[in-house]
Amino acid sequence: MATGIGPAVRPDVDVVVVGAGFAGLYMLHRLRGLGFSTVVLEGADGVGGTWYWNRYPGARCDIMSIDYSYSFDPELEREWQWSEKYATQPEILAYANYVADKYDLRKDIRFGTRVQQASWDAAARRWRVSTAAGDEITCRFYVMATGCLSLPKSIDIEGADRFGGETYYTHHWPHEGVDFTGKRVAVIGSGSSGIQAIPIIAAQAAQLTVFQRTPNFSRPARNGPTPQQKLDAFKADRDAYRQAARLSQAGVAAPITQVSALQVSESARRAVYEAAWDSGELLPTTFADLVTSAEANETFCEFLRGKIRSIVKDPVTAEALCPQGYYYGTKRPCIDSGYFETFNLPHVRLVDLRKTPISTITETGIRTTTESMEFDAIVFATGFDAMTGAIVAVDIRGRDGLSLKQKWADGPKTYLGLTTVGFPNCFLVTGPGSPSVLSNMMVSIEQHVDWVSSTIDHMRRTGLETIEPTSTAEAGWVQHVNDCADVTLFPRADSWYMGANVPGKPRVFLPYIGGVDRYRKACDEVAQQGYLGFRFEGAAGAVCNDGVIRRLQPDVTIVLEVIESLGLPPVESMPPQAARALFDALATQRPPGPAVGEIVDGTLPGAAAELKYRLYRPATAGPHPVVVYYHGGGWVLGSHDSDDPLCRDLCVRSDSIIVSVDYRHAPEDRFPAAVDDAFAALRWVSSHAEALGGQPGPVAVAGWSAGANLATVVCQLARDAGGPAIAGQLLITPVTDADMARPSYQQNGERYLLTSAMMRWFFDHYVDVANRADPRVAPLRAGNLSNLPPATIVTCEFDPLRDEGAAYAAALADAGVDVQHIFARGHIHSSLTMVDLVISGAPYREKMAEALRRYLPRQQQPLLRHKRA
Ligand code: N01
Repeated sequence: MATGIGPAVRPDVDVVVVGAGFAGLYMLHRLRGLGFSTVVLEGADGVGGTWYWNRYPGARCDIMSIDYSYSFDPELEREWQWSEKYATQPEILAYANYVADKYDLRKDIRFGTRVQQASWDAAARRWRVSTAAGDEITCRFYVMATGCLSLPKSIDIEGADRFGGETYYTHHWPHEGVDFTGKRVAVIGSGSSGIQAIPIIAAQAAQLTVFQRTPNFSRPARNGPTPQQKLDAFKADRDAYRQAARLSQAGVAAPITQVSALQVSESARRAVYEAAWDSGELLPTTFADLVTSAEANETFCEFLRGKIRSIVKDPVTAEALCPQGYYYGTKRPCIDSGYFETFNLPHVRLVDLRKTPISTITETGIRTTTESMEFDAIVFATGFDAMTGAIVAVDIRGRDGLSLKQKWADGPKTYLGLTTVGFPNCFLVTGPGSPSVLSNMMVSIEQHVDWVSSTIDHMRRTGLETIEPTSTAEAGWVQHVNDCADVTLFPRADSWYMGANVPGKPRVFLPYIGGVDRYRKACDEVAQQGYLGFRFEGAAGAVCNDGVIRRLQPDVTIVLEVIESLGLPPVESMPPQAARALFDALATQRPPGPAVGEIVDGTLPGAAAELKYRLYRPATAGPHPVVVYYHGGGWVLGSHDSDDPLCRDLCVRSDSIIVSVDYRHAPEDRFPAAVDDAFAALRWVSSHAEALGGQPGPVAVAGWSAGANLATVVCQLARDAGGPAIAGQLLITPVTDADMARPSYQQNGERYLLTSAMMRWFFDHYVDVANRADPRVAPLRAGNLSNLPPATIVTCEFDPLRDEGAAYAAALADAGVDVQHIFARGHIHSSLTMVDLVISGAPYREKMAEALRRYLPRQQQPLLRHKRA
């Protein structure tokens, strides 16, 4: 009997949940506790979901059982004790059954009931759910708790249905078990399922042949009793233990490191990797950049290949088992019990399908491109149509008959991985766009179930009948999910995370890689902000607080959090000397930037005294074009040290000499000292380009922030003075005006490192109020902006200076100057300069370098000209 919500036509129940795995069981328990009538529809004859079906030999969890278990009831935690660190499938299934019995869940579960269709009836504001048996149930809310790895991918090997021997699928193993004693067995597939099953099958079979297409990274699980340390921590403070998991990156509490694999010595790195090898954990803490840096990741890959080579005696087999061509973690890694050792057994053989692919499965065995083999049994461990397969296997129809399968034809689109536009009152548990498979599923399931049930409860309390995300919120979340993936190596692999294992599936990174902790925060903030991005309807009308929950680039967020955690005093509260010392100290903590061919420090004549410069020469053969670069720092701070990583990066990417020139700083030397020095430096570098090893002819100018202000000012001065010739100007988040009233100051003036207060402090040190409209301070105010060099202007979304940069781009274009405006979405004033720290800045720096290459084409090398002559 439905309770408390809904219009005149009462549905059969408040909520239908599809699936009686761990998600469905907890959903039922929670909703029942809140007084909602709920029915769970389950295709199997028992509870357990993935643990009901995947009964292959060796199946276990690979997150420690103490963590891979419910946390919602301390009593359950006291009652249930796991027998080992990584429990077997039968034990985990027994746990699911224990939970179902303890909370008397079975009475609301309809077993053997496969859902075929669910359609939204807009008039009645309810879902009609139909089953394969032809029954229909109506409900107010429809919840898909169908699991992420539950629909097997179809077997895409020719002749698979022709085999006359025994055929087994890891995902659908006979309940009575299989005895392989004395049999010739083939296993196809070496993912987690294959890696767990192979050693056990090898122990029984007369012959075992493993057909491997892609080798996998695996480390020893070192199963045994749960580590005493964990048990002690759990017993000492169970709440803190569980909370630490909820607020962790992957749903298991683990130390966090900021150390790069490339920053430490080889022996220190090896020690960390040996500890990871010995840990027996799927997710040991190693280095911060294994997920983002190919070079760092490769160090771990090579370590693991070394281990495989040391275990597997036959060098050809060892080499075939060594993963190549993708980075560690970008395909789901494994932990195993004697997997690699199995290949030392005399009756076990590896067939490397990259060298000899399967041509066909025959009536009696498997034929590869080079041989035919006979088998008594074939085991398929070939994987799943992950994350979306089981959801769209049900014909879900939303508003106006919209099919979810069609809506997701180019990849799933969700808001928070929980809901999707066009499908009111429909929730997904651990859906695409949520951490799900990248996390301890139990932690993610509990978080989703709690969020969904409290949302439904909120609707009941506030008289709201329907909930649906807005297109703005969904597009924003999809963007954020992609932004998170794009700073990692994950999208490069042909993995099931990318849908790459299923022919024809769109190539989209399916889970959310931003972390369980950040994800939970986003969900909580959505609710706290009046369910930001959701539209509700009820008797009293519609309610919607539309918006996007995460707009900053994920790596920019991390930098802001780290800086905030340092608790630094505001720059404007410090004397300039102290501020300079602080900035110098911070600069020592960052990644150094790429190696260049040569770095030369020198001096040049400034307007009043000698100025320092630093020249960066590419490693490629010269002579190179020359770029004069002005550092940032509000005319008060900074040096060629402060912008060193950025200059290295520009040098390498643009294949140009970058001459980073210093200039006198305020308040010791106020305006126009910096301008005079900047112009003097330009003149000197232009006239010494060849002497510096550069190519003759015009130079380009570039700068960041106040340095970009100087770069644009010297372009105006050079035009008016009739030289030097400038081929182009690259202005990165420039100061072009002294007007702080623009909207970008209002929107971004407080939270994104460069603040309005700081800009005021810079201006006050640099220039008198009376001079702030001088075009040498505010180049936007110059009467004449024509005949200036072509410009590339970079503005960042969350920069107080964004609007004045855009205004300068528009003004130059109006004056007939060739302008390229690059807008960096989700970035802040300084993030594009944070080389190797803010990885999402790299594509923008590539565009900047492209502009420099366009402005300064490489001249033919004299040697070649000479030869041709
Ligand atoms: O599936 P998989 P799985 N010809 O997709 C190969 C979770 N899980 O069932 O990589 C030849 O990983 C395929 O080769 P390739 C865990 O998240 C957890 O093993 O596509 N080979 C691959 O080697 C896991 O990641 C546990 O080139 C073919 C294998 O089959 C996920 O479930 C245990 C082929 C499939 O590996 C899926 O694991 C088990 C073809 N036509 C599973 N098609 C725990 O420990 C596919 N392959 C908790």
